[in-house]
Amino acid sequence: MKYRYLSVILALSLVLSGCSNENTSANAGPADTDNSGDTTAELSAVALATGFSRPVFVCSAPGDDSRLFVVEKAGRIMILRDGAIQQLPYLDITDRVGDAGGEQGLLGMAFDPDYSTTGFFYVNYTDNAGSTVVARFKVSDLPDQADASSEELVLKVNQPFSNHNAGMLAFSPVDGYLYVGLGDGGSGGDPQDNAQDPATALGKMLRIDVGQGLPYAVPPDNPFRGSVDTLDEIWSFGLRNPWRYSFDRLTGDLYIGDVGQSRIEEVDFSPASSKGGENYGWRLKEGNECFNPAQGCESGRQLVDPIYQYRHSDPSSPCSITGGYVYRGVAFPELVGAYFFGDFCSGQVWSLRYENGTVADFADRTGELGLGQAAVASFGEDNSGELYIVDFGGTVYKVVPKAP
Ligand SMILES: [Ca+2]
Repeated sequence: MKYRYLSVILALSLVLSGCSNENTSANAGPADTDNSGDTTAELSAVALATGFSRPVFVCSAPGDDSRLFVVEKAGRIMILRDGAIQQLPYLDITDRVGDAGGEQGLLGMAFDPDYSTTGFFYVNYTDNAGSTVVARFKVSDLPDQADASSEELVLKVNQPFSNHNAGMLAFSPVDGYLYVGLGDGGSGGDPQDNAQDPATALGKMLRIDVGQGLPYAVPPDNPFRGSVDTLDEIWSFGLRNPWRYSFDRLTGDLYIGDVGQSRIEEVDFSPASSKGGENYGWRLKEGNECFNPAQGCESGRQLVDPIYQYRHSDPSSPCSITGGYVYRGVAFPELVGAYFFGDFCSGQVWSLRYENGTVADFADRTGELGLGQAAVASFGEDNSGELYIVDFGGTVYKVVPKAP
């Protein structure tokens, strides 16, 4: 039911993390060795601007620290500069975005890592037929205005139900490929068993190469490339609704916030060294518990359990995870390497470290951030690795040190 009600709300709220995966470290390296206690950092959230219409994502363009780009669900990308929302949208594609459903709309974007020279960026939206569309656009001669007529289709996936459209797009800082997460097609309980079906893109993480011409190429080392029964584009399996996921910009590790059904929200993980092919379990499992079938769900399969999960039965009534980012900024040296994430329904924000296969330094950041009743639709990061939080109610916050 969460998917039916809350997820509708969530879907509205869910979509991205940093859209410019600016590469601070061209090669995957060892995890940051900072290991000082996280709990001493004092965070607060300052509202940069309010008045956005159902914002679902924020990011910066590679090499450009003067602007933030805020994605609005109805189909606009707005520019935030010096605390002011610019009057003209960077992009307005409300004519082709279908956003009637709570989880439908313009849901995510990612700048081409070479945006400063190519002017390309990618968006993920549901069209007027409810299908998921990933498309490329180009900036116009005016830097604050994209060319809405420049759309080139990258891929389209039919959606059997209106919910669970995921919406995130992210380039890996290690391999440079575009990762496209897709939900299981919607309804509840994955009635079509899509997430475990190797013949559909639904419920998968896709990995495609958009750098060699459109629509895309399949990377030569995709794990199922050439397989008879599995789509070449599939990188990993068994996702329910990976609304927000991100790469650690330093290490290239992948963190996926996968929205659960009725009981459990989860953070899934794969290291930068992964060759792909992970099966994260849905609908066989919800979190680390059998879902369908209720018993013996793992027989004969190798499933990858979440690195962290939490339950809807928590007193704060969380119900939809919003994946965030591994912090790589400079404002909080103690928190470098910590992964931030939150919950759309409860407004909670947490951080943890995942090192050597173990979660450490888990901390509830909700109180110190003081976001009140914020609906945490997304996190975002800028070129410096500083962290942002998007409240679906219309405000974009920056996480800053607490004033003394
Ligand atoms: Ca799972």
